[in-house]
Amino acid sequence: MSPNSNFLRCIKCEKEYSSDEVRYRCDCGGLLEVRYDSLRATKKDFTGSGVWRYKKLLPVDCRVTLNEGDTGLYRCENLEKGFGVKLWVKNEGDNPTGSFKDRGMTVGVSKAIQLGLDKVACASTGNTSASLSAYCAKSNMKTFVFIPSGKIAYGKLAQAMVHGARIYSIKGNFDLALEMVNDFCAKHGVYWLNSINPFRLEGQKTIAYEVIEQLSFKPPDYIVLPVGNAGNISAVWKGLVEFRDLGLLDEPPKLIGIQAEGAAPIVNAIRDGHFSPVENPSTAATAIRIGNPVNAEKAIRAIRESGGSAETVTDEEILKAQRVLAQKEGLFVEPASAASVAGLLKCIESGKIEEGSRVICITTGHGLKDPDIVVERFKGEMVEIEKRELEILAQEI
Ligand code: AN7
Repeated sequence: MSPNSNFLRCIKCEKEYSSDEVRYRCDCGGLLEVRYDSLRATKKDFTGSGVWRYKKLLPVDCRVTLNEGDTGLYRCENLEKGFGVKLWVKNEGDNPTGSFKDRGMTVGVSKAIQLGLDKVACASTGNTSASLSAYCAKSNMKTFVFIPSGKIAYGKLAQAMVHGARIYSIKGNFDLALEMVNDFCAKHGVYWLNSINPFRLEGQKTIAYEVIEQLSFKPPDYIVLPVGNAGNISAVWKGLVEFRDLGLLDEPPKLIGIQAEGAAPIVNAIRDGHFSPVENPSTAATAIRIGNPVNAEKAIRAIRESGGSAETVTDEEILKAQRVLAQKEGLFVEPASAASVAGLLKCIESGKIEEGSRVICITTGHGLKDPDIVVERFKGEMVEIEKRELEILAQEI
């Protein structure tokens, strides 16, 4: 029995299902979320560290952990000078496999164990597969990952490989890989751990809890984060709403979702009032190269209910923000993560974020996941020398 009895509820028609049932969508096709018979916690209940500090607000007992969560909140005083806002970066690259996905997997894989399953699968632009593979290695489960061929960063691929996942490289993009893994799981009784799985999002909502606690319950005005399959922004909003309903937060921050210009279906939906997938999504930020986000409906609701918005950034803006964060704040984040900082800058310029606001940018993954993109840019500036040439360097000092 889980500590908090819970069930699944459709966000569209509100039909309810038992959480002992393996199910990813409502009969009506709507997305499901985890709901609790009674969700109760006070500040005193938050003890221990990381994701499981919030066990009173989670749907399963901890069955597998790699010490996820407790990521740093970094005040960015050097960037603030130019930006005119108060800025913190919540650096999810501090997690055990280097991305926020670990928060979801500790809960999602614990759920799989509770259900008595031993085979799991996901489609991935990289980080989900890296994280799932690590948690399943630890819990002795068989892992199947479906990745878009040639379109995932090497650091992430190396992680899935070394943790022993069975890797299927798909001739096509992430959206096709997701369709395929859906069929694969249904046919073979394999547990599906993409963010359509609402138990994963329960782990990820702890980003919001942690940020609010780290700011001593004085919430920021905005949380800016990258959006791909759109699970994380939905999870962050769920966490904020729960804290509000528990009386731990007066007014939740506004959420601003950032997408790459070539893969921006959520931004289009917020602007146009209706969702349609983007065919052939493209961006150098491979983590968020997603045209048909499975959680679109949850994410669009989250952005609207929070009073926030969405914005696109170009690849050039993303890579520039990555360098600025590394060179002014000492934080090396992967391109998708830097999209949050690039997006913040754009929102400040357009007046979407007012001067003097308190802002959190969530940087979702570590820069070492994708070193190639940086080395490509800088290798021409490296100087090869021999010992006898040391004297010449004096001119540079
Ligand atoms: C670094 O790994 O979708 O909007 O398959 O790796 O919750 O999808 C990764 C997504 C942002 C977008 N930043 O989060 C995958 C995958 C990083 C990411 C996102 C991802 P969602």
